[in-house]
Amino acid sequence: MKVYFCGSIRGGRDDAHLYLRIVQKLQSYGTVLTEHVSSAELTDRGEDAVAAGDKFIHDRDVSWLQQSDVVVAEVTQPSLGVGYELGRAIDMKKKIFCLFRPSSGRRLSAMIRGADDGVLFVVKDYSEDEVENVLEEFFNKLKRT
Ligand code: 6IA
Repeated sequence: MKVYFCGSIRGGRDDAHLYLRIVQKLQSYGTVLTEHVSSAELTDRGEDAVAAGDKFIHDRDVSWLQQSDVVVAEVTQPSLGVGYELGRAIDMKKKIFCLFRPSSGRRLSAMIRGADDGVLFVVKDYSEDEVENVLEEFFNKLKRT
C-alpha cells in the first residue's frame, strides 16, 4: 500500500515530532511516499535552499498523490500546502484520513471539518498519546473494506 502523508512544512514545524510518530506507524502498513515531511532537519525555511525549486516539489508531490492508495494528514498546524493537497486528493477520489488535536486550542477550518462525509473523507479528533491507536483503528477498518 502506498500512503501519502501530509503535514505542515512552511506553515510551521511545531508538530514535527508528532509527524515522525505518525510516519513510523504508517510504515508498518506500507510505503510512505512523503517520509521527508517528518524529518527533524526540515525547518519552515530550510527547504528554500533546495535547488530544484518549488515547481519540482509541487509536480512531484502531485504525482505521488496520484499514485497513493490512501492519504493521511495531520491538520492541527494550519498549512496552505496541506489544504491544497487535501483538495486535490478529494478531486482524485482518494481515501483521506485527517487527524486534528482539539487540545491545541485551535478550531479546524470548516473547509476541512465540513468535507467529512464519513466514507472517503474522515476527520478524527484525537490527543497526542492516542495517535498510534487511532491510526491502527483506521487501517484495520480499511483492510476490511
Ligand atoms: O505549505 P506547507 O509548506 O506547510 O505545505 C506542506 C505540504 O506540502 C506537505 O504535506 C508536503 O507534502 C508538501 N510540501 C511542501 N514543501 C515541500 C517540500 N519541500 N518537499 C516535499 N513536499 C513539500 C522540500 C523538502 C526537502 C526535504 C527536499
